Amino acid sequence: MDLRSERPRRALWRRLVDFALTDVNTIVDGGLDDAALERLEQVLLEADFSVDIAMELVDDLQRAVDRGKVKTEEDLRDVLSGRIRTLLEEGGSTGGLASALSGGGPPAVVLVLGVNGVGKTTTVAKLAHMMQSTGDRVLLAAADTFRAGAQQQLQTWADRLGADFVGGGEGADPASVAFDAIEAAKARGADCAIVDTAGRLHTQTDLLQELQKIDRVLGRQVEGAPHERLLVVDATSGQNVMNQARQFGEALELSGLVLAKFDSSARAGTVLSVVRDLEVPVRFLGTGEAVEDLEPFSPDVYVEKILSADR
Ligand SMILES: Nc1nc2c(ncn2[C@@H]2O[C@H](COP(=O)(O)OP(=O)(O)O)[C@@H](O)[C@H]2O)c(=O)[nH]1
Ligand SMILES: [Mg+2]
Repeated sequence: MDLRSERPRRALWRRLVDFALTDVNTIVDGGLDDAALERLEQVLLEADFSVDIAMELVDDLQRAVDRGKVKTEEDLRDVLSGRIRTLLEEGGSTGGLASALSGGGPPAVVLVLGVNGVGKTTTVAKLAHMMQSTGDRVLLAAADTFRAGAQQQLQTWADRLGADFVGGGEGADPASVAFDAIEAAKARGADCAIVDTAGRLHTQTDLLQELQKIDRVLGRQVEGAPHERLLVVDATSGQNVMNQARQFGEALELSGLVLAKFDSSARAGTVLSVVRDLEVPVRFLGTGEAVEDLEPFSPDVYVEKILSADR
């Protein structure tokens, strides 16, 4: 049965309980049997946990069961959440922006990357809003000159937020837009420049090369820039997240992930693979379409969200 197509947004915890523990007495009667553990593993796979990680989680559970430590649903949740939290903590996933980005001196530069439609431009606006709320002056740079409408979309956000804006018109050279933006940020005394980029060009190679060029330009203008290279991924796109993180990560050294559209997905597992196998920490969760809908990532909160009974 394909649980995903049946109930794509169904909470992971409910699926674990309903599908894996079909017999309400499974736990009370002295532990999970092999069949229940197999069903648990299946549900984890359906939620995009990798085979390796799903097996580890189930092995953990098996050991806890053997020691008589899993008597209730709560026990089950504790074992799973403890292990998931450990995996995330080992991956160094703590939320927020690098502390180096706090005020004074030349502008901090944040480069926002990702394929089309994942939520980059929205994330740029959310980050700007977050920084403004601590008093920072923020400039938004529209280095997505490929897609019609991309400039206007970011400009609209800038106007709404009262942030500075530098764009270049459709077809302009994105690296020159980035250059102009940093010059403007310096001239106006902005604390931070956030650079939005294209998610698609004629080919993926073109795109990655262009992003590398933007990155080099930023590095020449401000020491250590970009101070953050955030890859935005769409929480609903499952295993593709892994491919995207790998591809972008080969082109540029990513400082973290933003998991957008977390509000519309119960497929929580991929993040663990990215954190563990690619060693890219998760920094933020996007939890809606409004500027306020950005949460610094924390393993505790993440585990709480994915294993909560009512999500
Ligand atoms: N529900 C939800 N929608 C989001 C989130 N982030 C972005 N979106 C929506 O996703 C769509 C694409 O976003 P956009 O920022 O234009 O993506 P881009 O192509 O990567 O720049 C828009 O309709 C956004 O409102 C989020 O965290 N949750
Ligand atoms: Mg965009």
